[in-house]
Amino acid sequence: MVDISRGRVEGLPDWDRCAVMGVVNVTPDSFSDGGQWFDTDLAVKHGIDLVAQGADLVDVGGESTRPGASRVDEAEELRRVVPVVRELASAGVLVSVDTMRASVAEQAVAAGARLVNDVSAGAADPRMIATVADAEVPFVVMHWRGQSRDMNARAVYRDVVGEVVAELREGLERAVAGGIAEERLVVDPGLGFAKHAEHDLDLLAHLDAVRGLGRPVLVAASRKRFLGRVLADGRDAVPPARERDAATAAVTALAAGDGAWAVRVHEVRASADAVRVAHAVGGARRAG
Ligand code: PMM
Repeated sequence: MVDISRGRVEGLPDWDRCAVMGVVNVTPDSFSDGGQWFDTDLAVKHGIDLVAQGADLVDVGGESTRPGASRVDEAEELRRVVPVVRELASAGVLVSVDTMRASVAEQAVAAGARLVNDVSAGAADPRMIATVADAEVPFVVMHWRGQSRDMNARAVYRDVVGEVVAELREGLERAVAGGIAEERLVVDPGLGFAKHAEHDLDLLAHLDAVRGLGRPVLVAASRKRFLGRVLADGRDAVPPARERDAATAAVTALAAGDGAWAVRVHEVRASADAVRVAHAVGGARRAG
């Protein structure tokens, strides 16, 4: 087997295996951990704990994007996110900021964030791409078809893999046309965003098509609905989000084996182990 190239992102370390991004949601209402880390000090402590558990970087967000969620206002998002970013960055943590607002991205970068993760890929805020271009930081282009309140209505595809790849290509082109260096871009299929379980599974089964875009791929399956559906195995009782961490680690092992650049997860330890096992098995396979 040929060595899987995960690609490299200008401005970030060159990990020799799939990286693990730990999630810190500073929100009262995220779907799996809303309210748990809503306090600044608790959020900072949680971020530091995630690094101790094996996170390579920590993604700080102040707005829930769960299906049906409504927007948080800008002042409140800034209040939630910026102090947590500042404290984690000054503690030496590699921080990414999960936001759809240019103002939040700008202030988070000023506070030490080194990656902007915008689930709308710049579509939600007309100033986002220029802001990231000026800041000269890496940017995640995720597949997105509109705000959370009605995104499930947009989960209509004839060929989910082909359409997601084509829409991601347009997102990459818009980012480059707006001045972000191609070498700083990451792509993400946006599991669960305007997608039903069968769409998420199809995308995971065809990660090679997403990798074919030529940029490093971030996979964010952690605790998502499609895992609940898989675990329910046809029964009505769907396990709640917090009971989906083992399933998340299984996706991590598969995605790492398929060349994902990074995974974004809530529970870090199991995924950190999974990427190391996937790396060791890949090495043994290449050695023949
Ligand atoms: N999913 C969520 C939030 N941020 N960022 C990226 N790049 N990709 C995702 O799929 C993604 C994301 C929603 O999950 P959360 O409420 O657990 O943070």
